[in-house]
Amino acid sequence: MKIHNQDETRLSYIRSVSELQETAWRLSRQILQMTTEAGSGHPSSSLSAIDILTALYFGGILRFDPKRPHWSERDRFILSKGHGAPALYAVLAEAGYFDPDRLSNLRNLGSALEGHPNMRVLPGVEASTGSLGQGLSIGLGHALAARVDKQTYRVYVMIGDGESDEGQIWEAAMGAAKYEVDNLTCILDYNKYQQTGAITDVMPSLQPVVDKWEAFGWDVRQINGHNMEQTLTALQDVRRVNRQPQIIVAHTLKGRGLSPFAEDDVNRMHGKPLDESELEKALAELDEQHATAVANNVNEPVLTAEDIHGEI
Ligand SMILES: Cc1ncc(C[n+]2csc(CCOP(=O)(O)OP(=O)(O)O)c2C)c(N)n1
Repeated sequence: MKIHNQDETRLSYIRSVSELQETAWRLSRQILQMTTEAGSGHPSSSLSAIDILTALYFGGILRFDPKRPHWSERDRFILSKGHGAPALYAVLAEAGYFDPDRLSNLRNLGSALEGHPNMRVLPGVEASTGSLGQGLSIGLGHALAARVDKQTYRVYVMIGDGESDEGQIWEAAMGAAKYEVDNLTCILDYNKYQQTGAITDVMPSLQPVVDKWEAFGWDVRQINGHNMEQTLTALQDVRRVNRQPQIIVAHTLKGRGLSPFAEDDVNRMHGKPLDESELEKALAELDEQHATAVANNVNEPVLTAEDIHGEI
């Protein structure tokens, strides 16, 4: 469902939780299919983020108008972990920025659907990302610009846990806290894996991540990033925080619990699309996940204690 808010200029989508789950399931299928078809890309990194992006774009949170991608009052979303581009492209196509048929052009030579988002060629992309660590600083710039321009838009930035190894993330964290930037929300896609392994091996000192962000002066809350109700509630609640930037630490699964990704326990198949038989298996599991969710009225997949490292 598409709705216009009262003043007819503030367009956003408001879908029910079950509609959002259905949307996330469809977009997850597209992520798997487009990356297999392209023969490259990052499906597991995209799948960990897709429920959150679905809530953001279609749960009545983000204010945007696909017909006016440069509308000055729009909210901004920046995918700082730019390699998760297939998730962003699926959401932008669903939102009406371009024809979903174009998803099959992912990573083709000359296609606007590049391996990493390019704001110069694809409407709806707010920042060209892919070189990790930069998106939060760009988002902070937008958030401060809103203050200068006396605009009410909000800025949302998604970062990765491996990406949090970048020092620039923490420079932005300090700057946002110093300037009490309360129209900036960061979402950490906390899937516990990065390119070459688990964060507990590659950079264990990221933890305890919640304490770190609190120490940097941010409002911090944790969610299961595959649970639509929790995600929506967090995205609604952060809007009420004053004089503090906010971060939502979203516990997620790299590959969204689908077995072809989990079978590679070193990095959950970072940057590797599924082959045809793995794709078939993953799609069947995804359909099963969704059917279970519909039948039991619960969100799937459910996270285990191991998945959240006892941090909730
Ligand atoms: C500055 C920079 N260094 C290295 C890379 C290569 N790289 C691409 S993805 C990735 C891992 C990112 O891990 P994480 O942020 O946890 O993302 P996810 O696990 O969700 O894929 C790395 C190191 C990069 N894109 N940019």
